[in-house]
Amino acid sequence: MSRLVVVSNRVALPGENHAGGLATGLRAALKRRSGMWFGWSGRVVREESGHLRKETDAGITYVTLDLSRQDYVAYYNGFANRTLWPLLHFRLDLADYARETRLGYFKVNAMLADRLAPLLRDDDIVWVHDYHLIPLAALLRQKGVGCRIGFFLHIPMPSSEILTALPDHAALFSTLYEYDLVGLQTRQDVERFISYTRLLGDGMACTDSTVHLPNGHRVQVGAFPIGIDAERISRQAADGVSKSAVRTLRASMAGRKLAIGVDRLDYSKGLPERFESFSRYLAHYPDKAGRMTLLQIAPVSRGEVPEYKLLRSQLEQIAGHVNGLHAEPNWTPIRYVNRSFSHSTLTGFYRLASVGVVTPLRDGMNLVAKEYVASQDPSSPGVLILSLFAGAATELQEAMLVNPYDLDGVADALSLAANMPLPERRERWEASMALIRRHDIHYWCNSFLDSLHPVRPERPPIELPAMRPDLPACRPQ
Ligand code: ADQ
Repeated sequence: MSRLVVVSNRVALPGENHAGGLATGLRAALKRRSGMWFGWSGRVVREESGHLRKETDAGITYVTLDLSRQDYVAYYNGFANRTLWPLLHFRLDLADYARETRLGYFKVNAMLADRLAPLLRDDDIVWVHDYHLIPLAALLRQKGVGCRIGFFLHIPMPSSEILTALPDHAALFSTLYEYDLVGLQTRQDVERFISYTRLLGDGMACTDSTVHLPNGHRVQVGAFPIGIDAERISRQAADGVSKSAVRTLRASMAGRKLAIGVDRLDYSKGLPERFESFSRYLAHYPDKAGRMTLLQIAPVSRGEVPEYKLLRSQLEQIAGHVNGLHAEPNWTPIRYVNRSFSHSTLTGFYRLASVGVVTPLRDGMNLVAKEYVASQDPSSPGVLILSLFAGAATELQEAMLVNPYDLDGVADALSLAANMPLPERRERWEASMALIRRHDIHYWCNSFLDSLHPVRPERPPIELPAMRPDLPACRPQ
């Protein structure tokens, strides 16, 4: 069996708490194939980037490197998180079009390719993850790496109009054609990518799932909706209810219902809209006010990025306003908590909650939606309210699907979910849970790797157009 090499921006090192499922699934696949996990250590150092550190644990080799402050600012905080993240989440208004950061992004990708290439063997399978590393295959091919390389994008693939808003977009997105397989979360993501290629791919022919390049090379494109470790989460949730944090939460509810939201503090997650919707629910259903509390857990993420600082203060203001408007001396409508919890505590919280509120404005998949469902007590499951704009909505059709911008619609859904009769709750839950069990994290890993066939044994690298710092904001095509 070929060796598996996973490359991701951040490596989940042994001993770190990455119980979310992705690390579990990847580690299982790496273990089966005596694999290697390569990427950034998460450390920012004063020296130059790139010094390799190697450790082995449970049959997996971890090779990591640190980043200099300058590289971290340009590559990670800059181009990845301030340009690509908003752009791929359909937020042209929030994208930063600075030229320097994209050069930093290419520089770090080139450095990663430089360090990784000598570690690779011809029969390896390389699996590259996410938007931080789009050009990596092209840079590896330039160094003569000919093995199978697949790419999975965890976040949405937007329409071609949005992709073309990136200055010199082809220089970046055409590097995707150097992979053998490009995996996306949903069929809609695949269709949008194929349509970008049809419109702007310069001589490329496309079928539903294959891009044919003029040099005879082919790239497979497919939808691989990511799953969770469903069995483990169900067990964890059942055990989690006896944890002291979960018991304390239950006691503090004093018989009221709990609605829960758990998200990184990120503008894609629709948190201001969620708070406003909850406020409308309280206003529109005054007879129910005081009978349900919203617990929003939102640990700060990317705290150095200005848009995230702004969101944080905006949310504090809205939560304060809603609570000021509706609170009673013995009841606070929104409990807003900016910290992380262990995964087992979180799943215990999910199990206590009658309603799971997952209302991102855009999301590649959204694992919290699946974790909420998997954590429920089968004899009396809670109800999931899910945004139409989360990838998970393409699978979890039995959830209450809402448009997160439609505040009145979400308010009505909160009321319906909180009062849904048990037979309907069970029917919806059983359908969702069956799918979550069937398409779990291991199924996701295996189906991606099984689809990663070598397209051609030998292939000349395509000419990589340089990212030019002097281009106008939007180059006409
Ligand atoms: P994220 O944007 O991070 O992931 P999500 O899919 O919800 O979003 O995953 C978040 C993970 O972090 C979940 O496993 C959750 O349990 C955990 N988590 C969140 N808040 C936490 C807290 N306070 N304490 C502890 N754990 C917490 C990106 C894409 C998604 C895509 C995933 C996987 O944006 O669309 O689903 O990758 O592909």
